[in-house]
Amino acid sequence: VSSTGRAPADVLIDGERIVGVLEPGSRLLGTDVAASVDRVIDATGKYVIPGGIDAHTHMELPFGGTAAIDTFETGTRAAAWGGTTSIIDFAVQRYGERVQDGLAAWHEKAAGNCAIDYGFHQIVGGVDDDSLAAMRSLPDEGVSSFKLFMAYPGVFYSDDAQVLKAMQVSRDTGMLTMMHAENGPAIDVLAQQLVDQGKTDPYYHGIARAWEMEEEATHRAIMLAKLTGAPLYVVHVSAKQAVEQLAWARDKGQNVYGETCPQYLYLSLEEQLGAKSDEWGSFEGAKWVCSTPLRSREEGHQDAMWQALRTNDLQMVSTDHCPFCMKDQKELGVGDFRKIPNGIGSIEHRMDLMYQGVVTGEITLERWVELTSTTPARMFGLYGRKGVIQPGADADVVVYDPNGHTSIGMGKTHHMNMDHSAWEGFEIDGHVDTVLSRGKVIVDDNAYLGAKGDGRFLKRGLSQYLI
Ligand code: DUC
Ligand code: ZN
Ligand code: ZN
Repeated sequence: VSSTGRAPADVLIDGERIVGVLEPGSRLLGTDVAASVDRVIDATGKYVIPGGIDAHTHMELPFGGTAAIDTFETGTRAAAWGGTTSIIDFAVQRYGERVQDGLAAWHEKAAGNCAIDYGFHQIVGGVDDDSLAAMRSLPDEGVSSFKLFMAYPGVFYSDDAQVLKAMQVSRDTGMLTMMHAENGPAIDVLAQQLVDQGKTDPYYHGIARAWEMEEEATHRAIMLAKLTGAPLYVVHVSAKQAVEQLAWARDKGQNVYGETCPQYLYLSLEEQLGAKSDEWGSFEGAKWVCSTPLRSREEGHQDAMWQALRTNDLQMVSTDHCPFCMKDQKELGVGDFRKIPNGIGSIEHRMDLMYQGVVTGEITLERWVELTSTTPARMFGLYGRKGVIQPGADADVVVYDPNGHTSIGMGKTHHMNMDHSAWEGFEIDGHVDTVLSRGKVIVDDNAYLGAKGDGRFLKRGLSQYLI
């Protein structure tokens, strides 16, 4: 299955590469291909797809006084289990640090530890003359995109002047500007007022981060991008009104893109409000504290995200994998939702969760491949090597069984490092059978066969989506 169609075929792999996509039973130079290879993986009745590319992850991210609990080792192994064979993680530069040092630190965390191939975006958390100059050499390092935050004053935040200057670098270099589009200063006031009223439960995280704050920031980012000519990619879109902004800009011909995440397709603010457990009481809702937040199902945001994936108003699905345990981590926010580290872990389940959208008729099989692999490769300068099954491409291949089944949750399918699953109880009508990373079988038949250090750094080119 590719992003453009499906056909019965044999995929021929030599070493790390795909060397042929053949009609079943093909003879080459008079020989029976299947009979002359070292190994045959029988995928009869199953889908053979390009390995998933998760273009938004945060291994070991320092955040909220703690750090994301998956290391590059545990997080990429969980990704492999779920049929994802490349990630793009976010290297972090904070205010007062040098961009180069932030990137070097991420190389150090990842090198020799990954199960699958990995690349980096650069978070620029302190736009100033030094960082603006340093950003210009990122494409030479294979880092062809950077992320700015319109949220989190005092942490990663950029004001409009900083956004404008960084976008000018984006225009000049062809680096994609990735934007966390929420009005942080206004959100922080709303959050303080809720806490002052004693509204401290996790649910109020989503009330403070109102959709109006996402719509407004998305619009502002679009206008700044228009003015500067920067290509813009809005991350973790969850509000239907933010999608409307993206669609409006795209209809006017602007070079603007957006991703959503499985949590914004499946989970809701109402469910977070209703969440209770013996262990955590109403703090149970902290499992689903992420930013942007879960949105109201009554208001129709989840349906709007699925629709936008069909109409191409949104082009990709990434996880924003940012995992924290309840114990010792999310727990920091008992009595004050502002102190709950923001994030959900999903890296292992993205391919399954999105395949479930094929089962329920939300998207086509081809669109599944496009949203999870082919477009991420094109968007972030990996296409040809990744995101497609064709001669010359890396042999990152997943055999997916539509007749298999996957039960997600603790003690079931869960290889990530958190002490809980945000996806507990989800049942998937499908199963990742076999995963190859550059020709090596790393997952087969519910066994992990890979090793730490299998994954290599991916030097990325510029986005194919530049005009
Ligand atoms: N934004 C992200 O992209 N990830 C984690 C937290 C956040 O706000
Ligand atoms: Zn963000
Ligand atoms: Zn993120």
